[in-house]
Amino acid sequence: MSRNTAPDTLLAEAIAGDRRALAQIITTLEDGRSDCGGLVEALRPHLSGIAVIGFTGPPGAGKSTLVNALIKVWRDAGKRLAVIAVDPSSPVSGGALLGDRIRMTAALDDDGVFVRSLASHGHLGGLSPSSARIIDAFDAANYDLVLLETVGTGQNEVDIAAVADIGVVIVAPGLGDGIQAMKSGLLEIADVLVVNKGDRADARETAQQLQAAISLREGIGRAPNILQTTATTGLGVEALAAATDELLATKLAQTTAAERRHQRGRYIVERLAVSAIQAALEGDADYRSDQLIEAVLSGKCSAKEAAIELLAQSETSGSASH
Ligand SMILES: Nc1nc2c(ncn2[C@@H]2O[C@H](COP(=O)(O)OP(=O)(O)OP(=O)(O)O)[C@@H](O)[C@H]2O)c(=O)[nH]1
Ligand SMILES: [Mg+2]
Repeated sequence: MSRNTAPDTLLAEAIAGDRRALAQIITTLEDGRSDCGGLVEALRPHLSGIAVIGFTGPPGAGKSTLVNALIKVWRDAGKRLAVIAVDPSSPVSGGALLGDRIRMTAALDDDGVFVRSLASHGHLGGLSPSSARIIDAFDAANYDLVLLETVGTGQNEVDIAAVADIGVVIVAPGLGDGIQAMKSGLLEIADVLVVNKGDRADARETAQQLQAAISLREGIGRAPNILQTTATTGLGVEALAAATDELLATKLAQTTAAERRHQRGRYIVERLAVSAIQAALEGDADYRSDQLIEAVLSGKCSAKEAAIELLAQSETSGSASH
């Protein structure tokens, strides 16, 4: 596959099932340039409103194992699935990603499953802003569902909520995970809350604690379903797939494909603005950020003007092109 293949040709190959062409499209989109050599435009006529399910939760809760188990259920139902696993950039998590790859090998021989790891970009961690465009690529290449896995650590939950149509939050039994989930705001983005590792003795207790915590918060938002699974044996996985299917059907009936896509586009812009300004403030010498801060403090310009100036500077430096 040549780097110079015309976008329409490349896309036609991906639509015909050429996985290498699709991989190349995703790599190009990941670069984050404005039109990605015509690729963004080429995708547009082929979009039909793919659905995105986000999976997040504390490290080691069993997200990848559960996603893998769900893949089997949805493949049996005839769905074509794209999996985006966000590669946490910290060295500590490097091993976990390797683990993801190993656990997902079952899917590698199946033409109806495409697994892609994305590096987390930018200064806030979490999803690459280009993930919204990559979702378009999966849509054009006739996948039915995107399963998006990220580790839930603050910013990532916000990302998942912006990009996914529904959010599945996965915790493992034990007070630690449950409390972490409540504190970190994971519950806020959960349409479904899963207590995985149901084979552990304390699973039921954790589910009850979460249920109690949720009922205390009634009125704040709609309460998520709480389900229990054992990803390693498949117990509860079909029920989770059914619950997710139902929620997704409701969401798809309430929103148009254009609205859902717009929401993802909004994420690209918002995320880039925040990370560009943050990058500027983190002290790149080119940005003049110190002078701008002093200018705000001494009343020479408003904070808003300083922020706009920082954005303009980051544009010329090109450091925020992802
Ligand atoms: N006992 C038990 N172990 C499980 C279950 N599900 C997953 N595990 C194990 O928990 C460990 C972590 O599973 P992963 O699927 O990698 O968890 P993860 O949430 O994707 O982890 P990160 O991506 O690193 O955050 C692995 O050793 C799994 O085999 C389960 O239902 N029961
Ligand atoms: Mg994982």
